[in-house]
Amino acid sequence: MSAVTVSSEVADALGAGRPVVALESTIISHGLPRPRNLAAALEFEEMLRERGVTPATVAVLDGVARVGLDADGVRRIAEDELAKASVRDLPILAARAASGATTVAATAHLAAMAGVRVFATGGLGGVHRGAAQTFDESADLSTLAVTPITVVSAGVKSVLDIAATLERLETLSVPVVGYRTRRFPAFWLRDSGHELDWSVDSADEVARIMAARDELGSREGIVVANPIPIEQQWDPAEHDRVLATAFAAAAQAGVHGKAVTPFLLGFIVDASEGRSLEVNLDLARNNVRLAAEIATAWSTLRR
Ligand code: PSU
Ligand code: MN
Repeated sequence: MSAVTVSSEVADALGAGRPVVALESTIISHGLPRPRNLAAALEFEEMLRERGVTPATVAVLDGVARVGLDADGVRRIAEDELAKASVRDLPILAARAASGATTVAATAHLAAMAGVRVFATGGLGGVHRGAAQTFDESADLSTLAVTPITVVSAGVKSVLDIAATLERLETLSVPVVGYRTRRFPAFWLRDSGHELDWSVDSADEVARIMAARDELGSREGIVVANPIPIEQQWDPAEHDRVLATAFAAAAQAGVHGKAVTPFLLGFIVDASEGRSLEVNLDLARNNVRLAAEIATAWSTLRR
């Protein structure tokens, strides 16, 4: 059996030049609690379909990397105990006929291979705090440096070292544009305090940047930083308080490596009594909507 399969729905849309948006599965398997995660996975797909965009949710199921899932596949990424799979895990899962939920890196890699050019997620992985000692930097960054896809995210979580993450994106030559803002967002919060060089005003402008990227022979993807609307953001004071307890708990529990992000996310949802979860869902929906507009503008431009 082939190691990669593109669903017929996604293949048809791509073949006809219709808009397609990739969605990741780690956010569903490891980033959101059950049973809200299944509802979210279905809602994101439905939001795209309503806008005339074909969803391409990505996951590895029984050794096959799938770009575009059927209903049972979506159920499995929400309900099964799946490994968290980054790019380096893909060949191992394939050879063992195992399953995994794909991170931003693995989703970007597989979706781009299939020809999908736009991807909506919640937050990107990045440079962890203390990375100067631990070297803990998400493969999301190095993968975006070599993967032709435009990722719409609400920036990176304040659990990461945001300044260092932006420096790494600069070094890796990944363009970062704020959507109607010059401030890089911090996931649950609109503003991380970090300035961006560029702001774009419309989905059309992003599509034109993508076209120019191709003409210029760039290898890199593009990061579109889309802040959550101010009225939906998390209360900054509560955010700061909950984060401080989350870091203390992670240190106490001794978690490290790829377990750190899921641990912090789970802890923060509990400690905020679900408030962070509502904000997380709102920002993800906001990203899905913008990604749909960008994919539509891209498909129009290509005609
Ligand atoms: N950030 C979030 N929610 C998530 C993740 C990141 O706000 O669910 C997930 C994404 O799948 C991302 C991955 O690609 O965590 C990064 O993990 P790591 O730092 O281990 O590369
Ligand atoms: Mn890591």
